[in-house]
Amino acid sequence: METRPAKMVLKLYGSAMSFARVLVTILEKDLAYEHILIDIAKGEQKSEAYKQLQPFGKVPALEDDGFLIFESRAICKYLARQVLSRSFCVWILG
Ligand SMILES: N[C@@H](CCC(=O)N[C@@H](CS)C(=O)NCC(=O)O)C(=O)O
Repeated sequence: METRPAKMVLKLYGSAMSFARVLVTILEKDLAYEHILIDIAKGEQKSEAYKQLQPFGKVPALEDDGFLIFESRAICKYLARQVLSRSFCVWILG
């Protein structure tokens, strides 16, 4: 049985002026992440490819191992709960 939690592989979509709140949470939790630039000045958030991830064409959005979430406050809450539950697994399972 795997006793260690899976490493979080986060993909953060957006640009600097759009994801400050989420980035602060990621840095505060010391999580590994990959930034995928979605340049709103170029309208990239309205591309069909991006709207497969975020149907309203807004940034930021986050992908965690195939799980997609948007709305910055919801993303922060999701990250806080993920880190808490994964820390709990390490504590319980060693
Ligand atoms: N309530 C959303 C707001 C999302 C939002 O409006 N993002 C802006 C950038 S800060 C955006 O995508 N603007 C481009 C557009 O509306 O086309 C959140 O907190 O994530």
